[in-house]
Amino acid sequence: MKKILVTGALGQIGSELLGKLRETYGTDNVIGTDIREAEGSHNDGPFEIVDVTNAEQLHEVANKYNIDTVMHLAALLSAKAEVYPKVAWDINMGGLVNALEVARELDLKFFTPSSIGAFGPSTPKDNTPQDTLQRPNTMYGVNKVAGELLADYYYHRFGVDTRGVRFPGLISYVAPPGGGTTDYAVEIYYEATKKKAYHSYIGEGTKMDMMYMPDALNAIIQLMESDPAKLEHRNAFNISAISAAPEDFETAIQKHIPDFKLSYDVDPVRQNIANSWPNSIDSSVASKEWGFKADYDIDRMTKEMLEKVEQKLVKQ
Ligand code: AKB
Repeated sequence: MKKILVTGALGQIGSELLGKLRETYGTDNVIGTDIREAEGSHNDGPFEIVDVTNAEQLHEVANKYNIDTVMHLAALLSAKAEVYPKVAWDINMGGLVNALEVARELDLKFFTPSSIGAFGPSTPKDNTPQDTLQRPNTMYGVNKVAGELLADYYYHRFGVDTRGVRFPGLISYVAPPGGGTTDYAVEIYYEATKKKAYHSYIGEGTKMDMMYMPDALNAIIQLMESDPAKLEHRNAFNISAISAAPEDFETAIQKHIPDFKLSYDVDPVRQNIANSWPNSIDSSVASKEWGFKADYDIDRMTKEMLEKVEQKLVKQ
C-alpha cells in the first residue's frame, strides 16, 4: 500500500484509521473522503467530499490521486439500518459495488469490513466458526453477507485483491459510534465517568464480541500487508478480542469506580438484533492465515478508556 483512499473517513473507524495510516504511510499518501467537510486533524492531509452512492464522484477522486488501495468504510450500522432499511441497502450495497468497480477499473487493493452482524439466529452462538450458517434477519446482516460474497466475487471473477474482517463491536474514546447495536459499550464509559451510573439498552446476560479500536486498526493494516498466498478466507475473517455482556463491563468499571451502578432499560429493537448475533466468535483462522492477535482484554481496555474519557471530558 502506497497511496490509500478511505471512504467514510469521519466515521467511527475512519476517524482513527486515517491518522494511523497517515503516520504509517505518510500524510500526503492517505486521502480521506466523507459526505461532510473534515474538521481538525482530518484536514492535516488530503480530504475530499465524496458520496459513495455517486459512482462518478468516487471514480474521479480515485483517479485524481493515483491511488493503489481503497479502504471502503462508509456504511450505515445495524440499528439505524433497521429503522431505514431501504436507505441502508442503497448506501451499504450501492456504495460497496461502486467502490469495488473503482478497484476493478483501476486495479486497486481493496478492504471493507464485514461484521458479527453477518451471522443470524441459526448460527452457532458460541465460538462461532469461520465457516458456518449465515442467515441474518436484519437489513445490516443481509448487507454484510451480500458484501462478503460480492467481495469474494470480485476477487474470483476479476482478480481484485479484496480483503476483509468481521468486526465485533468497536470501542473507542475518539469518535462516537452512531446507529450500532454495540454502541452501549462505548456510552457506558462516558456515563460512568460523568454520572457513575448507566442505563443499558441491552439486557443483562447478552454477550457480544467486542474489540478496542487500536487492535482493530492494527488488524486492518496487518491483513492488508499480509502475504496474499496465505489468505484462503479473503473477505470475512472472524476477529474478536472480548466476549462481554453489560454486567462484565460493570465489573471491569467497578475496579476503578467502585460505586458505579448499572441498570437496565432495554430497547426491544437493539435487543432483538443482539439476540440474533453470536455470544463469541472464533478468530483462530485469522490468527493462522495472517497472524491476528488482540492486545487488549476487557480490563486493560477499561483502564485506558476511563483514563482517556476523563481527560477528554476535562478538556471540553
Ligand atoms: C453495530 O453494532 O452495528 C456494529 C457492528 C457490530 O457491526 N458495531
